[in-house]
Amino acid sequence: MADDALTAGAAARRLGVAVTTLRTWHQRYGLGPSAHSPGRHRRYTPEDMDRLEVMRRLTARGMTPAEAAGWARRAVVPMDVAWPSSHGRDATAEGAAPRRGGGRTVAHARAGPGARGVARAAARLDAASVRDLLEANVADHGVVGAWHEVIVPVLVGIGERYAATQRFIEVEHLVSRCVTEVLGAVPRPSPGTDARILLAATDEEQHTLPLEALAAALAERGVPCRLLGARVPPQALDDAVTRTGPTAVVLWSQQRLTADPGQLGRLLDGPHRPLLVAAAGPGWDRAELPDGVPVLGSLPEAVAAVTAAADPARPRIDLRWC
Ligand code: B12
Repeated sequence: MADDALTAGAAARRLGVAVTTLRTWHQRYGLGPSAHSPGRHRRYTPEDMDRLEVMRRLTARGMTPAEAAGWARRAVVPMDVAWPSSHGRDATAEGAAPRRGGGRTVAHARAGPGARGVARAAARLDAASVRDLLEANVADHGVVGAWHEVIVPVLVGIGERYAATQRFIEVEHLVSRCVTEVLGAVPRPSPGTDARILLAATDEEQHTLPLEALAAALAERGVPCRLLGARVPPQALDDAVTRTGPTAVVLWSQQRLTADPGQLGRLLDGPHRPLLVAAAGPGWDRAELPDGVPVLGSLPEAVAAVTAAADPARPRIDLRWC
């Protein structure tokens, strides 16, 4: 039996529900413990806990237990049958015998249950479940929490899987689309609010999810921004700055190839120099950045820096350490 299998009491404590609730979910909806060794009570495996976590979250959000149980059962399949086989056959297909060992999963090794649930749904190309799980995560933990705990581990896992196999691009596209939809659905500040922050990806840069996370995290805090998205040519960025007069501009580059420090330099030298012109993303080489351009290294750091620059009346943070 897996060492990490839990007794009913321990499972209930971890989930924050009563043991009798667990018993009801087991008897009525089949969400019971699956690990068993002779002479001992059945125990809840990490996969059982993933299902129960989905059940807990959805019932807490007002879904009926029967409906939530349907999602919980669909959202999670055992870790070692989650990923399509290298021959293109989906090992999760009905009737396929579960393979032990050598499990294929897309989530990062350090990923928690939330990320593993999303990764499994993604591996099945089950967009509805990916969206639902992401939405629940954002509702429960906020954009920053969901980004770090769930979205980043899943994206990193996808990147590693792609690097190793040059395959599963369809999973990458599906997850990216779902992340975009869920982050885009976070309510924005009212239309009248003046947006003083401009977010853009560099020319030819197609990676935008971290900027989308930043826009959603700012929105949660009531801070509006303009997100120009992918592949913004230098002239278009200059024009946007001239036309909207932002106090903060964040330019994202995921790849070395797309990181052109000249695009930052133009903003500093232009007639409408923003208070903060920041570089963000692993593509930038700090040594090549123009003076006065900080690198924002994480989502919370970016939220703090642009929020301060958007409202000069607020105490400024010292960006020299960035
Ligand atoms: C999703 C994805 C895509 C999607 C993007 C969709 C979208 N709307 O953004 C699509 C399918 C479009 C795509 C395309 C490509 N991709 Co891609 N993609 C990814 C993937 C899986 C996630 C990208 C992401 O959002 N990362 C964000 C987080 C998860 O990662 P990170 O930036 O490293 O995070 C660090 C910091 O940035 C910081 N941080 C994290 N979040 C935030 C947020 C903010 C606001 C800040 C300031 C900081 C910050 O903390 C982290 C720890 O240091 C990565 C894998 C990966 N590990 O990133 C590959 C990856 C980036 N892609 C890669 C490649 C090669 C490509 C393509 C060239 C593929 C191709 N042959 O066409 C094209 C790019 C074309 C182009 N011209 O841009 C490579 C890049 C290799 C390299 N070093 O340059 C990667 C690493 C995959 C791999 N392992 O090979 N991709």
